[in-house]
Amino acid sequence: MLPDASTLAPRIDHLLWLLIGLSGAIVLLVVALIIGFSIKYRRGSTAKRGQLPGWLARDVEIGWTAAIFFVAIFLFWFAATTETSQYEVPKDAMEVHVVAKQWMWKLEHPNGRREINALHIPVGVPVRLVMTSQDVIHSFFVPAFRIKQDVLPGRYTETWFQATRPGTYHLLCAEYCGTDHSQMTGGIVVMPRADYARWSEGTDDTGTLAQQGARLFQRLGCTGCHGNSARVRAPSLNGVYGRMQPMNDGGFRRADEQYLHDSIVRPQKDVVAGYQPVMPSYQGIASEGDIILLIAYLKSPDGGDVQ
Ligand code: HEC
Ligand SMILES: [Cu+2]
Repeated sequence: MLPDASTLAPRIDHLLWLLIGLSGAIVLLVVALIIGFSIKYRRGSTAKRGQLPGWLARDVEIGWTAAIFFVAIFLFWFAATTETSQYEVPKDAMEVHVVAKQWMWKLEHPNGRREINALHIPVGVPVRLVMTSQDVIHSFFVPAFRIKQDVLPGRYTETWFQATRPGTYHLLCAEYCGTDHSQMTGGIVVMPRADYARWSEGTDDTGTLAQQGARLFQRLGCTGCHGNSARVRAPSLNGVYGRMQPMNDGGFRRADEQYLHDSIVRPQKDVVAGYQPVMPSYQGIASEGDIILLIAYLKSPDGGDVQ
């Protein structure tokens, strides 16, 4: 059996065992009836043959149809609530960024700590993964946590987990992505909280993701238009994250990570109401890693509040 090491794992396992149990019971029932009837109605037996009374045939038909209907509804409810719980990320979740590429996993902690093919996290803390790919489609698969989420180029996908047991668990790529797909593996290291605190203090001096993003914001010239003293008319980016933004096509967009990402690489896609589409695309200038830093900066309280 697989180890189960997240809050989701026992729920998925219950679902699996329930499905196996129910299907097994149905198979047994059907096989038993087949064998029973073949013996009872074998050639030459004296069993009574002919029509069932009409009411009996009808009641049996209604009965088994209704029973299967309710079993199916129950299974749907059970499976759907388990699945949809993956979309409700706890508010206090710790955020980790994942960039997949042929053939490795790059992981970034909010404090700026970077890892390759390894992710250290504390036990008992919900972790939200915000993931994208630098090249082709990959899939982030941690069997012990029962999570598997595709990682797509140009898009952010997310998933979350809460580890329940310290230990090291396999991280695999579950989407065939080229020659060394099978080598695209890593480990999730779940640590007791005190150990994790000690581990994460060993940060290098490049600063948090938001601090690195602030420097990039200057270096890429974003301040030339978005700075407080810029002469070009561009919206202030302070506090933009999470807001509903009016667009010049009359609609609204929630400024989530995907929106901020697309604003940087495809600024013409959604133009903020009241502004000219003059922002250049940073496609190819800012890497996926850079964009993660810029977004971390824009999400921080003083993000975008510069000269
Ligand atoms: C040439 C001026 C210019 C530069 C340079 C520029 N922007 Fe913009 N940006 C704009 C304008 C104008 C808008 C509003 C129109 C639009 O949405 O395209 C905008 C919109 C945005 C938005 C959407 C804002 C909102 O309120 O919804 C984001 C996010 C953004 N820019 C980020 C950046 C980042 C990050 C950089 C640097 C990598 C940058 N911009 C560089 C002019 C610029
Ligand atoms: Cu892959």
